[in-house]
Amino acid sequence: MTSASRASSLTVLVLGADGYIGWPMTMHLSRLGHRVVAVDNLARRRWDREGGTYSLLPIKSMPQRVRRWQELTKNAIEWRRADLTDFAAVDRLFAEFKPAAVVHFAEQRSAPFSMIDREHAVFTQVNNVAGTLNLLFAIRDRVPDCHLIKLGTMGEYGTPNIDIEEGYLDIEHNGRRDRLPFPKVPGSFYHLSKVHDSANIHFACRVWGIRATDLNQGVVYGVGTEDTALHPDLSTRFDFDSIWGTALNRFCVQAAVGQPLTVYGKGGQTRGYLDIRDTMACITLALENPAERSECRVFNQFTEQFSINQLAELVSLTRAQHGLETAVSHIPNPRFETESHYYNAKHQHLLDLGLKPHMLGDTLLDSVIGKVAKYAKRVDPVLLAKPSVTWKSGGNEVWKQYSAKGGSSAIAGSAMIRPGFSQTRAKAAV
Ligand code: NAD
Ligand code: USQ
Repeated sequence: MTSASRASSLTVLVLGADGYIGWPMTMHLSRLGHRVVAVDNLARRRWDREGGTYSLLPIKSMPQRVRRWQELTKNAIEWRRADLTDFAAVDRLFAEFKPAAVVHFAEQRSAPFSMIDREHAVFTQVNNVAGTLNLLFAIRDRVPDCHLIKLGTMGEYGTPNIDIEEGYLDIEHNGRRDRLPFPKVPGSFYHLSKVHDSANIHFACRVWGIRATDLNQGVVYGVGTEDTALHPDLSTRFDFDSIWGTALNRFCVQAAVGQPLTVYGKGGQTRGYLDIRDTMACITLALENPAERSECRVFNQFTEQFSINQLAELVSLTRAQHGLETAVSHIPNPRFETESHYYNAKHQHLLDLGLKPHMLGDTLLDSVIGKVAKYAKRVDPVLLAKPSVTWKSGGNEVWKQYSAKGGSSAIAGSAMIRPGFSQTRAKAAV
């Protein structure tokens, strides 16, 4: 049975639709026949300008992408620019569209960005936590039956020395038993914002009867999906710098341009990973199999776990098959994290719903490296090699050098970091 045949057409708000995952998700749901409303405040493009970072693959503006998609596929996407921290804007969206489901990607999602300084930590938590709270109130008051599909992160759990369950832990303490949210020891102010979101969503489900799926997603890799491949104008962003680029994507770019792979510290840090195409499948499965009213369902959304050393070895082996040598460099770890630890996270719920994972192998790595190699001339070797934020002291010389190029801070005018001021909504020129 195809996805399209299992679910009738739903009105879905995709929040954070201009992002790495949000844009392919918007197209995916549109192709499946859903009425898709794509929402973003374009903040990521501002944060890039602030920090002197950019997508390796050139990306079009939202209106251009939407036009190209409609022209090629005859499927509509409705584009709305809105900031989730602006409750009036959120409320208008819910009043206008009465969505059956909301897929919520729209957060500041970089751990290093949240560790630059006080302003970036406060901004991250207010942007993420207040945005999600606004959504919960809009759902309660406008569309109580709406299914909230929220992107959380595996990093909420940290790296405990016990197996990680999917959201909840059956626990016996002093002779009494209970089922409680799994303990969380996250590793950055960003990851903490997701923990706060999860607690707020869990509370709203219990008290207001909201239905929610909290997807604790692992690190995503890959350069696109079948939809982004239709035309260069449909490319999604691909980050390679140390603030926005994630481990395996960065390693693919480093291999493509012949730079050493930057393993932080000992490299035993183990995380869950998934192909961006599996992200599409997981979210579609959650959409088509909604949570019950009052249920706060938690899925661990990843397909395989790897240590950083294992990822570096896989990339090196893939290159060796073409006779190419890849250096691996263990550089001082800019983060505060355990570099050698036990890690065993459950991830059964999405498999039970029918997920058929794409496993990481030579072919996939070859195709990602091959694709990014075409854009090798756009790579800034300093952004690729040098971490610009450390957990102990924040933005370093590299951050200062590149953010000076970017001009004024994209968050400096925000009321969110200066209580008492009304919010300035920066106008991005995209
Ligand atoms: P991204 O930065 O590429 O996209 C996020 C989008 O949200 C951006 O376009 C940004 O402009 C928008 N946004 C941020 N704050 C907003 C606000 N207040 N109002 C409206 N729009 C806002 O991030 P991504 O990699 O696509 O990640 C999407 C989601 O998935 C995030 O919530 C992230 O935490 C989560 N996630 C990502 C990964 C990963 O490896 N990329 C892994 C696990 C979880
Ligand atoms: N790492 C390296 N070398 C690098 C980059 C990273 O060794 O060049 C290490 C980091 O120290 C860390 C691990 O790789 O131990 C993962 O780092 P990352 O930058 O790939 O991912 P992270 O900061 O955890 O954040 C990313 C996304 C975030 C998402 C998270 C999923 O940016 O939005 O929530 O992955 S998870 O890691 O499961 O929490």
